[in-house]
Amino acid sequence: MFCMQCEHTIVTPVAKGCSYAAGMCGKTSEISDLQDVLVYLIQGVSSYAHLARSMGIKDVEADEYLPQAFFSTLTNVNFDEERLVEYTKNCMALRNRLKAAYEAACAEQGVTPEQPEGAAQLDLSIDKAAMLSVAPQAVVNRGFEQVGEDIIGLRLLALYGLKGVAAYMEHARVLDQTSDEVYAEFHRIMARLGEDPTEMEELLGLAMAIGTLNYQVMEILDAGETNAYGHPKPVQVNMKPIAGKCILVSGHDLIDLHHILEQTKDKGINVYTHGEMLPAHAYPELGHKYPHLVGNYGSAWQNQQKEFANFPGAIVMTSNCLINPEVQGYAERMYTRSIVGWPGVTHVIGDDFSVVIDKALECEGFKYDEIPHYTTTGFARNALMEAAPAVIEQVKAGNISHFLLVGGCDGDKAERSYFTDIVKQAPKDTVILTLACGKFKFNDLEFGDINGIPRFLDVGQCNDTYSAIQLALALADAFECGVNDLPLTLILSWFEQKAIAVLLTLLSLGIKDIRVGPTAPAFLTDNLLTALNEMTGLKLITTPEQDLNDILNG
Ligand code: FS2
Ligand code: SF4
Repeated sequence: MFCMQCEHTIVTPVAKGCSYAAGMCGKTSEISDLQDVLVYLIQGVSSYAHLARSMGIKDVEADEYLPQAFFSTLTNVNFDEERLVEYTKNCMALRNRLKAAYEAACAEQGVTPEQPEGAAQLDLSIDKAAMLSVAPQAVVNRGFEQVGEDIIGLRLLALYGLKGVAAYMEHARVLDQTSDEVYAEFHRIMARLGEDPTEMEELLGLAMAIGTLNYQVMEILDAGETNAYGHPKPVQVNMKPIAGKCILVSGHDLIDLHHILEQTKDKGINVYTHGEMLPAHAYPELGHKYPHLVGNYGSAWQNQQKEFANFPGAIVMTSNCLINPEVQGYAERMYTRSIVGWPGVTHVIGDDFSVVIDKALECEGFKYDEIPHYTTTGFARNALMEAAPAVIEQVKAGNISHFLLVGGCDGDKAERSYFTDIVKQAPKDTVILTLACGKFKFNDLEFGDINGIPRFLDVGQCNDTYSAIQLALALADAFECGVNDLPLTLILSWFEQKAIAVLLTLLSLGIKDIRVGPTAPAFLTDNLLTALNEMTGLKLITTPEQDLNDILNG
């Protein structure tokens, strides 16, 4: 196995990447190898999807299926061998169908069909052993000896970034938001990555194209969420449990939470959000509509084994991030959805959550109310735009000196205290914007306000970076300057591949001087970090004191 897609990857003085019997996430070498084969095969399917499009043929099933299958290989998403084998079989069938359709169209139109090389020609028989036998050919650092670590690093930057995009495509698709233009670009890039490009310039171009693609995807995802559930309105959310039967909903898919709320409204069950689901409370058609969505339980993904063990009800993982549920013995009251999988954990297909509701009724539930503690969420696009005139006034009056966007993933490394410390140490005339699960490092703190404008603005999930970008564009417009001339600094915490997609989006929009931490992705070599720094000003975090000094006085 070889994998270095997340921050947890093994890095020692002699080796980089998870490459032994299992990854730090608990992914076995067999699962890792199956995922490599699946990803390589998806690249081959995309080759034929791309060629077929050149002949006027579109295969909607393949368009929709490939991002789902790709998403299943993202960190902490799917550990279920059988499901991965199934995805691979289905992709093989799609590849054969697209190839046949493309070659038939060529024959009909008298065109000589292209024979793409590499991933497109992978021929798999349909059993697991045969799939595993091609893993060495499919491994993501294939060709390392020939091309070296910088080219492999750039290929991984692109591949992992595109994996993050695929995840957002799937989040958008479940809300009926798809785009032919997005599918065409996804196939083009995926197909090219399957051909193992060797030029730095081309790979950097692909990385920027992935960022641009992700911006389009976040835009349609935003439309899907706001069309379905309204524009978020800031709301206070209780972070402590109350007495009663309960269901906990984690992950990013609001539609699953909606089904659960609808199906539990007369059942005497309290529903809680967890992790990235917290911003759901702010949507008019979710948190504002269903009083039995009573609060948020727990914090970010890395604390789930302890928190879920203490949750006396049913738990639903709608998407990432999943950690081994067997260790603490709650696997029998956990349910997975969509692309998430753990062997032996019940996977709910379709819109009927009866099995989850029955389990919640069987479980003990919380016995007592705890003393409430609140956090505020919901400063997404519309709320930010409504606040923009007052914010601009305070900037012009000199009462707001700087905006710090401190967002991204959470994780369990000690160095992540940086993110808590920097917002604590930020001067009182700064406004702190946040998004994604990294907010749990500080969303229980009191930040106060600046003449009525809250100093702490939780924009939403990781995909709500789209809202933060809209605010930045509006501010730049109001001050008649570029985004990079605003008193705004982005400090991103990364853990997995959605964060890579978001970073590429920000870079593709020309946003400069972004700080990233707690450490650099292992696939970014020193040469690549230097090149990215020269191109975009991207830099690693140092200490809160040093960075605040550089940001505010530099
Ligand atoms: Fe957090 Fe995990 Fe949002 Fe990431 S819940 S690190 O996948 O997507 O952020
Ligand atoms: Fe290692 Fe992360 Fe890959 Fe898991 S997902 S094998 S921890 S790099």
